[in-house]
Amino acid sequence: MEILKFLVGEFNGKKVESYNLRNSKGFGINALNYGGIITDVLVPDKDGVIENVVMKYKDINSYKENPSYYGALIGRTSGRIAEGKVTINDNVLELNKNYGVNQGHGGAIGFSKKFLDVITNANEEEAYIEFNYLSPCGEEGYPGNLNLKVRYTITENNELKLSYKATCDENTLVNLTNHSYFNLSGNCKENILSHYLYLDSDFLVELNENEVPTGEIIEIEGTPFDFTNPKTIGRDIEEDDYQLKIGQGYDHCWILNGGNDVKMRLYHKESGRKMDVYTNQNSVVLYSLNFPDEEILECNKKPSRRDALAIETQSPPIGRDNIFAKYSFLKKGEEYNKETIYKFTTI
Ligand code: FUC
Repeated sequence: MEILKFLVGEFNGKKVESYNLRNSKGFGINALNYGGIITDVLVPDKDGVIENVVMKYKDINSYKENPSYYGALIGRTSGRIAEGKVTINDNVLELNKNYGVNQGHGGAIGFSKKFLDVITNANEEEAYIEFNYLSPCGEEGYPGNLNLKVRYTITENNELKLSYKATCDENTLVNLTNHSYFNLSGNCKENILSHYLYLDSDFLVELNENEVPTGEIIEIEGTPFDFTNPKTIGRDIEEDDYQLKIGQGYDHCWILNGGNDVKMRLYHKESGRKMDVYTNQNSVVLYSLNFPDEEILECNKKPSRRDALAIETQSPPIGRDNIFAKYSFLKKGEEYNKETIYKFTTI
């Protein structure tokens, strides 16, 4: 295993460094000390050709604002909190609003825009980069000093493990995820509509017209959101469905079925790349890049709708009226501990 560090830029006078982790087969990731951003996940296809399977900006400076959160660590919470209001210990918190009238993805300066302390380690079996950060009491309106420890690990079996740990000196809210957008064709050669998806989920979190969870859970058997039998992402994405119209595609939270089996499988027949996802999170947000930004990609084009699929394993977003706040609640002194594993093979 090998870890190399490169100076790749400077944001607000602070050095942006890229940590490049590789196993003996050339599989690996590149990740930044800024926002825990994963810029590259390098995966072989059926012919052994190694290409990047996540969306990547061409200019490192595009990651400073990162309008689509490419590859970023999201926190303290993920998704929308209606009007930025949530109640803890009978106190109504007024969190910073950055998604219109709501809070989204941890606020205006969430973890995706923080410089994180980094340690790395490599041996014959694995290599990891670990991000540590102390989120001070009151940051983006959240109570308590939160100690964060996030680790990205690669293995000789072409696995990427994302593990998240956090403790706080007060009752607070934590719901972390990574916001990488996957496209297994490699270097964004084509969009994701011909990718096949399997998802072990029978229920969907209903969204209102502002994409905020209402608290209702929808049975999805036989609907465009049903991926319990593998189908292409493009098969039903344009169906006449109220929830699809709200997101202008997939931008929803699926409740995952329990157990330790594979929760999700994404594969691309032409390249032969397959990605199995395992997680102890109880839900996943899938976002089919319905609102692409204007930043130039590594492949020298602007992103288009459906160019990639963001896979955000997490608890359900808190939504309105504290509807799912209990799943993000972290009691003082207890440990938040979640892990998601992406295992890459070929079909
Ligand atoms: C909002 C979210 C999506 C995604 C995008 C960057 O549209 O609803 O899930 O995180 O922002």
